[in-house]
Amino acid sequence: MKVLDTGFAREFIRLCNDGWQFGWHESNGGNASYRLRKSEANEVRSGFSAHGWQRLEVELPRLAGECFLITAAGSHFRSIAHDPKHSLGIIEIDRSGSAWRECWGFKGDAQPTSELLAHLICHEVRMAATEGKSRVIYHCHPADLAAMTNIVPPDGALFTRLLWAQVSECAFVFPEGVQLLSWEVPGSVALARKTAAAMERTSAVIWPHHGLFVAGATLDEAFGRAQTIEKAAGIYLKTCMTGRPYLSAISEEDILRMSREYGLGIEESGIFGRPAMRPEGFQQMSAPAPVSVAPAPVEAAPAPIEVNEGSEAFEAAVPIPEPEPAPVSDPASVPEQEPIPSGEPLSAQELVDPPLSAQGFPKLGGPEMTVEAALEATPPAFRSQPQVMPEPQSQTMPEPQPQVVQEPQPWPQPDPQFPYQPEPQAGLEGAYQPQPQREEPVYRYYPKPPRG
Ligand code: 2HA
Ligand code: ZN
Repeated sequence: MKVLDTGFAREFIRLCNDGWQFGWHESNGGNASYRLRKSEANEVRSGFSAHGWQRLEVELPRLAGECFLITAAGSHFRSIAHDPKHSLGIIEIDRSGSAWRECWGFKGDAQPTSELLAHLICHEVRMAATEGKSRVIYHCHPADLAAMTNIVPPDGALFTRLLWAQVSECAFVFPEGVQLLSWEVPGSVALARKTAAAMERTSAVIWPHHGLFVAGATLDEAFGRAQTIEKAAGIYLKTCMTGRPYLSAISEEDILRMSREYGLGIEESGIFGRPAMRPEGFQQMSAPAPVSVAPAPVEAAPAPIEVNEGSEAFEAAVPIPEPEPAPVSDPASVPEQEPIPSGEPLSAQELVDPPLSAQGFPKLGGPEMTVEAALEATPPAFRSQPQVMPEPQSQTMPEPQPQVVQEPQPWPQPDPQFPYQPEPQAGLEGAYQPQPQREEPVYRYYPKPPRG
């Protein structure tokens, strides 16, 4: 059977095309690989041609003898469906798991993705973590997730809890949470190793300011993970962008209820109940910055980041920079503002169900608390502006004004200086019309006649 006639190749190409349609693969960004079942490899093996073996930097014994359909380096996801033989190929791993060779596709001088090593090590790790079920690694560049890495402190546990708190689906789709790495050079051995280490604990690894690396047992599962994470990131960003107080989110208690009900195992994930970082980032995100009339008081200065013990992401975490002191203007001309409460580091619960409640903000959902009451009780510095709709100026409809009917205007007269003066042609009003007398065509704009 021909590779491109198989179900696995068709589904793989569909994933690539869907990722492109979602806007996750600008230029040649992203890559994907699928580990063929033995039966699938046997179906297409007659069409293989053997190339020379190439050494891997690592030994991957679980992958011995496995075949992978994988995107080519530099291939554009936009074009994979149109040109799969150049954009894709199949590679085979040798019997020791320490070398690979091309066996199909990669037409021209194409070769496997620059992230080949990351794919293969992650396949090895995920096979071990899932008793051999994991078959897909998918890397994409979704924008909302990248934006979220710009504004959330570099803590995988915190990142996970923020994503879970956005929509119920997240806890089901990635119950083991996400891991967040520090930035690394794309295609580097260091990035491959860090990603694989993170994949021992999760199927979803975030490369900050770059993209997402997910694993799945099926193409649907891997794509669904990427989509769910990106959707939650988008909801979080949209919430921040409203400038409204962040009044409600799925609480830790509710996530644990879901976990117990459906056996998701979140209780044992270690995501909850860990010491957390101070939420400077949240203060900026969830509320308009208060106008400060004087340099911040000493006790309001950011405390050092508390590093979660044992968290790899934290080794590379950089401290949040001290905010620039606000320009001191004439105190008499600026109204008094309540200072931001400095407080203690937030607890795990307070970080997910975020800081507004932790800083004395009311939470919605109590029997008597309405939205209006919640806003009323919100400290002024954190109220979004404006809180109230302006009163309409007038309750009465304006008197209709008589319509002034414009007299039809004549066509503009052709310019007598200009050598070519064509008659206006029906149907070509507003079109650009070439000037045939000139050697190089010159285009001249004919305005549309005014409509009467
Ligand atoms: O394939 O996305 O990370 C290009 C990339 C590298
Ligand atoms: Zn990438």
